[in-house]
Amino acid sequence: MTSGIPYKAGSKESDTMARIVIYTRMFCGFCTAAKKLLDGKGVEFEEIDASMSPERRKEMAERSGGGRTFPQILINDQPIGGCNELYALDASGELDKLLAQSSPETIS
Ligand SMILES: N[C@@H](CCC(=O)N[C@@H](CS)C(=O)NCC(=O)O)C(=O)O
Repeated sequence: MTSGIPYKAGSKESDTMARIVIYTRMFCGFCTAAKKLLDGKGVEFEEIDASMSPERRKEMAERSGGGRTFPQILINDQPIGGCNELYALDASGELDKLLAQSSPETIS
């Protein structure tokens, strides 16, 4: 999903959903692989395509703690890194725990 506002405040679902943001650029295989994993988890995420935007790239670096490669992924505003880190978190079982943590913003 690429919607900027994926959650419905106050809904039962929103209380158990993490807020996921993924910065991507066009023609990025790592971005595709990361989104595929998230899709497989059945979670909603906000995709920010920074291909054509130096401002978005700057924002990505700031929010991710200096990450300059694509993708950069944040879960509840916590930078988790790129595609490899996402897959590693999944393999260790930590990703499911992070995804199960609701975002403070989504609780009404
Ligand atoms: N280890 C990184 C590798 C990511 C990577 O190399 N991404 C490429 C695009 S697919 C990239 O950002 N290249 C530099 C650029 O596009 O500015 C990850 O797992 O996300």
